[in-house]
Amino acid sequence: MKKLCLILGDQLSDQLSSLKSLNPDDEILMAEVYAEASYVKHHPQKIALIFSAMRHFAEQLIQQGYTVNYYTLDDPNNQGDLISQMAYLSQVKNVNEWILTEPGEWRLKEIFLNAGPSHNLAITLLEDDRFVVSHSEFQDFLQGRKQPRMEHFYRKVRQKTGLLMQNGKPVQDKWNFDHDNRKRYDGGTPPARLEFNKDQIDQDVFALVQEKFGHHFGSLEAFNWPVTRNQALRALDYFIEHYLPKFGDYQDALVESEDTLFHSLLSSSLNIGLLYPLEICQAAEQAYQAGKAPINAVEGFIRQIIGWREYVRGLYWAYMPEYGQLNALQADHDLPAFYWDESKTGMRCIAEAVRNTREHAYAHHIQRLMVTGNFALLYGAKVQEVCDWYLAVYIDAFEWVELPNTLGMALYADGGIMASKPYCSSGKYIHRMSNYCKNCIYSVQKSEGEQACPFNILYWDFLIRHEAEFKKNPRMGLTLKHVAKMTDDRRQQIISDTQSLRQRINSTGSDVPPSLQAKFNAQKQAGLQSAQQGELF
Ligand code: FAD
Ligand code: DLZ
Ligand code: SF4
Repeated sequence: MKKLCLILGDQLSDQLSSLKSLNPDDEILMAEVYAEASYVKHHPQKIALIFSAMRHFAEQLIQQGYTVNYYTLDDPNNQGDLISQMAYLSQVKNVNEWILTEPGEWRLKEIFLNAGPSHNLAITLLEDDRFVVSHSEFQDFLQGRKQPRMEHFYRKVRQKTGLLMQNGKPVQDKWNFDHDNRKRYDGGTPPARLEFNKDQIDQDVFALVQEKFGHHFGSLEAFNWPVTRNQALRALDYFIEHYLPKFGDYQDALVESEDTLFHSLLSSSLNIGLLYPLEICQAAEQAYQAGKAPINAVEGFIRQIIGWREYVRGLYWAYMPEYGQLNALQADHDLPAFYWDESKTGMRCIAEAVRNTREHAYAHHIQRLMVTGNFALLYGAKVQEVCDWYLAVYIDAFEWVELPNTLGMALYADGGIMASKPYCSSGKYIHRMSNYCKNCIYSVQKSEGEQACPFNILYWDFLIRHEAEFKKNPRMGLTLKHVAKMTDDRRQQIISDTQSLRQRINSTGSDVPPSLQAKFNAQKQAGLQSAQQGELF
């Protein structure tokens, strides 16, 4: 019997399980729909990436002989959401058998499961086998473990894949080279980003996205992401040759105006299906075997993909839907306005992360975790608002990977499922790993008063507020000793500085105190001038 097959915007893979199951007379549906483009206000570059990659993929499928029913966003027969589009095509084709590779988000999976009965669609969901670890393998891993940890999972996946293994042992007799990967960056400019040509499909999509979604946070101007498998393969080659050798050393570094450093920029290609995780890891392993990249870089990189990426996906499906509602630290403050407008903050580190995000729909891991994530954690920003922000603003953001990283890793809102202790730090960490503090209006050396780095103030306030809960966690013992030793006066000062900071942010949207306003204006002016002269500041 003839079937219809819906391919989603993050399922653009020639080896997709649904595609492989099709017979010659089955037909494909692909649709650009408002519902998916606006359930959060995605960055325009993310919408452009998905629409352009969908159109290119549909072209490729047609060339391969498939029948593709493609609905652009402005097609007069576009029904606005996926289920309505499926119901519409079912009627046109007089077919109600549907086959789909399971979606990456709980929200959408629920919609498909409910739509069967409500819209008279017979939907079969196939497992998404583009991941290294299946749902049932992850369940097996969880069995009998009170506190699952990524490192244990990662070792199992190394054994399963044979990556960086020799005679059943990890190469160089060590599983993890992370302690070599924490260098501050003191070098020159990293190699320039690879540029991708834009074709007519891209131009059409940019015009459409600018018209319909130009009001969303973020600029389309600097769009430079792979939209086809060929482009993604070029990006992979370029990374292996130019960035991988130093990926490990500078993985945690933060550098003013260096938006991507030695990171791979492959997450969007992986997450929409243009690349497969194993082929990327094998390319990195080959570079190691050929002596072109050191072990700390290659192991660190492979760990991100077969370790963290697979692990967060496993946790997402194991703990949803309850996971999305967790708020273990009772965070209840509005997300500050400067997450949407960096010109409102005097904190150089935050301004840089938000600028990168606005211009490129990108920030590297440490910007996401230790700058914007750390601030949201210390400030106690509402979990839902923070998660929506991360889901909206990044080119690679899909809930299965975004949620555990934000809610679990950055905000500790799952109470320790994802991380064994909160990733909280004062300004010291940012100062050690970056060159931001020298251009900041605040002083990273100060912990009291209006000139003090807000991370320092909020860090101690955070520990005071959660002292009782954190006492139960042995890994927090050393940190809490400092809190226990605090005088009452010092505690009062921290609480009062935090209140003043919150009041300013709530009333003006900005953290900048009146006493630093002149310095802030002068810095903005200097930044504007150097930007006009084409200098980096
Ligand atoms: P690289 O630094 O080059 O890393 C290589 C690859 O490893 C990445 O492409 C990615 O596929 C994988 N990877 C690395 N770290 C992680 C991780 N923690 N979880 C899953 N995969 C990882 N990643 C997303 O793909 N989508 C998201 O929505 C997302 N949201 C995040 C939110 C927060 C708060 C944090 C702290 C991290 C988030 N990450 C997310 C993980 C990570 O920051 C990005 O994968 C990475 O910055 C993408 O850039 P890159 O391709 O240059 O990565
Ligand atoms: C993210 C996204 C966007 C912006 N637009 C579409 C779309 O128009 N059509 C589509 O099929 N998929 C889109 N997607 C991807 C889906 O939201 C994605 O499949 C889910 O987020 C599940 O991972
Ligand atoms: Fe960020 Fe504090 Fe350094 Fe300023 S002083 S850049 S706020 S860490």
